[in-house]
Amino acid sequence: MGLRSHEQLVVCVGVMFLLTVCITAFFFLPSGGADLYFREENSVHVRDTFIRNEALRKKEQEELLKKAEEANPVPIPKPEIGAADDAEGRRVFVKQMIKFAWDGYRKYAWGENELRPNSRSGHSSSIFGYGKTGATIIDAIDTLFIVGLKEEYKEARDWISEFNFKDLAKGDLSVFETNIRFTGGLLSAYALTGDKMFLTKAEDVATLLLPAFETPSGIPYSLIDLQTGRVKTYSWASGKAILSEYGSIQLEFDYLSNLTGNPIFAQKSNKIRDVLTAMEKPEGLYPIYISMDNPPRWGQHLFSMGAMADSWYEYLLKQWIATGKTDQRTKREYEEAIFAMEKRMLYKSEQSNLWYFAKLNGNRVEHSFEHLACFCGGMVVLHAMNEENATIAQHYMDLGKNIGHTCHESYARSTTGIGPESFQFTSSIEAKTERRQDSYYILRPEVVETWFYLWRATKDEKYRQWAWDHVQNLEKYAKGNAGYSGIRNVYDSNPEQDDVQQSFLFAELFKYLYLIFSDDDVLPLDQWVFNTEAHPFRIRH
Ligand code: DMJ
Repeated sequence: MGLRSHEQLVVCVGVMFLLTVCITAFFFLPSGGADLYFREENSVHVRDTFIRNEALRKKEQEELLKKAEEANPVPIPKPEIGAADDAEGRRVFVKQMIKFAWDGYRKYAWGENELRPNSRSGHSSSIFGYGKTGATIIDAIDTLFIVGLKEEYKEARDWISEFNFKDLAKGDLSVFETNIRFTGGLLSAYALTGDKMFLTKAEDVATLLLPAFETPSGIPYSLIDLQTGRVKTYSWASGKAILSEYGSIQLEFDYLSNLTGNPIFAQKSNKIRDVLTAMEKPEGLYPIYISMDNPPRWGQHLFSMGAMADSWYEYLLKQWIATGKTDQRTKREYEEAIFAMEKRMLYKSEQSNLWYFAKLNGNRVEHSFEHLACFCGGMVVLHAMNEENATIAQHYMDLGKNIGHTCHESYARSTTGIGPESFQFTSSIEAKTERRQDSYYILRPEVVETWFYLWRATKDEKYRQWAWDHVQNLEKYAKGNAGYSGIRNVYDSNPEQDDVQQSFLFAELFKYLYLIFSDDDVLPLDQWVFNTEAHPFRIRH
């Protein structure tokens, strides 16, 4: 049915009036509030609450930052200092690298898991599923705070305060990676700032992972889909769980229970520990694979200090330290494990006398050492720093120095001065690789991590120099258009970049580089312990 002309006029004027009111109202909204305003029914009420909360939150945040600055002994350096010829200048340089990498992420990939610095777009690896869960923001926030990038910290904090993992996560997530990066990152942000919001978020994330622990033995599944609740192991792992993954839950879960008073997390991680304590270990060693039955059975006898094993050993040591050295069972199990590995897997190369842990497949020895395994130099040095028995301490200090040296050789013997993913010891090569598939570098931190502990323990300037060399090589080979990238071949003088800025660049590599050029009272090692993603937790005394 058609409208008469005067009716059409009335409708037209009405529509125009409504439009004018809406547009005017839009301009009066607080910035960032528009979304919320239009989404809610009682818009006026919501808008007022929003403004109030916003003001309150800003005030709380200012207070927290002020407190952090007072408590934080790091002088906030002036970004314009260019001359990087002393520790302070180098620290500032690292801070500028962090800012550059962060700005790229912020501009081109905000809310995505990672940045493709050359394509200038988002990136996500399979460990995060296929949702956009802002892994870089959560992995980076403690580093932003520590180095005093205040605006960047505030922005990250704002994003996290709205973060709802359950809604954002899609597909199969790695339980281990979610724990060390998300739960760990949020816990450290809380430990550093005292801001309760981070603790609540850490508990939310960890709670979402709990269904993965519902197995006969309590050893968790590797993957979880939060939308469907489906849990599973990796298709290539024949239904088995992986040592580094189920063995690297303890620091976060125990700390979380301790901070929240909710015992469920510690119960889950203690159960895993109890199961492992009860198991017979072949020659004292821990195989990489384990079944999930009750009681579980070991899989193939594969042993390594690197991938799929590494942080299990790290967490034994650090759990002892995190509990103020009260957890003696953990200390004993750590010592027994490392002793067994020294006996069966520690080698010195023939020509250059380089120390490394080989891999074992049954009785077959593979003379290969991974970039990942280089973390163990730092681990044994940390043990030495905490050990009362002077002979044992000296022994592990020497081992740590030797591993630190070997890993440096893997860097020094490449064309770029950056070490490969894995290197071999044969009659013709030492600390190098001839395998194309092992020649890449993805911004991994483990070598610098070991130099950081060695610097703290020895004050030998060479560790700072090695770290500085790495900074310069990163600038030369890994700097992309809008951030830093991995490189495909460390033996290529003009290496192709892989176009991925890993989230652990912020959590680990940048943090260790910054700390190596800082004074020891920035995160002193008698008060802080780092999780395997380099997120600092407070030691309980
Ligand atoms: C990090 O996510 C953690 O250090 C983990 O334990 C293994 N490796 C990566 C970085 O190389």
